[in-house]
Amino acid sequence: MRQTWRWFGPKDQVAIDDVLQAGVEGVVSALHHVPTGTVWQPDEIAKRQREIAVMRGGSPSGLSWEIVESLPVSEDIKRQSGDWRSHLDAWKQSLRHLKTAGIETVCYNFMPVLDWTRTDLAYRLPNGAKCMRFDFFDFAAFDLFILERPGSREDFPDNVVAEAERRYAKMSDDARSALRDNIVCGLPGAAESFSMADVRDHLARYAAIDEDRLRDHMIDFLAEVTPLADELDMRLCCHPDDPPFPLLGLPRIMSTEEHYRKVMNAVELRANGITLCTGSLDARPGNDLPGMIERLGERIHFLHLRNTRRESGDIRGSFHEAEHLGGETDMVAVIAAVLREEKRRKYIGRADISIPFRPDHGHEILDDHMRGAQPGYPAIGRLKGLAELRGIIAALNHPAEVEEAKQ
Ligand code: DNO
Repeated sequence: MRQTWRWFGPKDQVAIDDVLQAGVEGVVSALHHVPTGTVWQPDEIAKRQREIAVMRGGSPSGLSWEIVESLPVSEDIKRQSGDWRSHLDAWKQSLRHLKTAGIETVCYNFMPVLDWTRTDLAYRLPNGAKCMRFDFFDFAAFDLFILERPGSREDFPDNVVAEAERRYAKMSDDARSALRDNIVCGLPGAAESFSMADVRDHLARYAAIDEDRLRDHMIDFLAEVTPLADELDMRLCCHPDDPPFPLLGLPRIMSTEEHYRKVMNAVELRANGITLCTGSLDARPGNDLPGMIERLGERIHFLHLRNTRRESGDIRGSFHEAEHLGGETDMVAVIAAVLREEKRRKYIGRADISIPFRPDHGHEILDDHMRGAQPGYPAIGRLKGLAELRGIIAALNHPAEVEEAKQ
């Protein structure tokens, strides 16, 4: 398992020097400033590579940009409207440029309108650590009373509407604005940030797009880009929906094993792959992560390892981000399944034996409270997660353990 770390570029408060001291082997990054739908040009890619390759004082970091997260897929491509053909060409051209620069793994997602979504970016836990949280009732309050989405009332059961109404009535203006901003102003890495009018406009344009149609559009997209990725010996990997259930009346099509299977089977090329994000998928009861790794493992090109604590048993419900070894995901079982997949790859002679992972998100702890890093991406909280994950890997790879597993 290859240890990587997400870096948002020079504005990231966690510098490349810190990343190096965290002991990772590679960097995950993206050109967040390039508008969605346009080509990532070679000079921009090279610039980011240079930024990753040096430490503050100018000495080499020895690190390089190994994974793109994300190459955004435009709303036009998702809807097959407007400029989608030219956006598709731009996406393909970006792949060619990335390959020329030596970057072969590209993560993306196919969530309509919103990328990952939380209602609280700094939820205080009893020990003083802060984490991110999705509160279903607060989200309903946003949908019903801030966005005032037509049809939202029918989307929620009566008890949720009643609780959302009660909460909304008690919220100050500041709390209402904060909730709105948390949801639509673009969390780190999200391609877009929206005004309420933009959101309403986008939603209206999805009116005729149901789950099947969105999936067809995704398959059309993959039918275009995957053969090129395959030819270039690159790996595309789709991140799951986060949270893994429909929001704002929009379809979500990458939330379960069944969803992944449909899309993976539709384009039978290894380059059509998966970013397995444990924290996203485990926010939904019924997702069997070790089983998914067992069954879909040959297509997993990238792993996001983090944990989620569900606060209800419902498919659509509240959750918060747990410590890496806390929460719903059995991280030991997940890592054991990944190591088994790596063994299989070795056995059949695949070149990409070591699957890259990053410690995804982290609690804000200790000096993180002062650093002002991107929400969800603190230095120490992630390092703690990485250290814990590393411990599991080392233990499961220990000769005594491996011997015992054989018996
Ligand atoms: C959040 C991230 C996501 C992810 C994209 C991938 O922390 O995991 O924003 O980068 O969904 O396309």
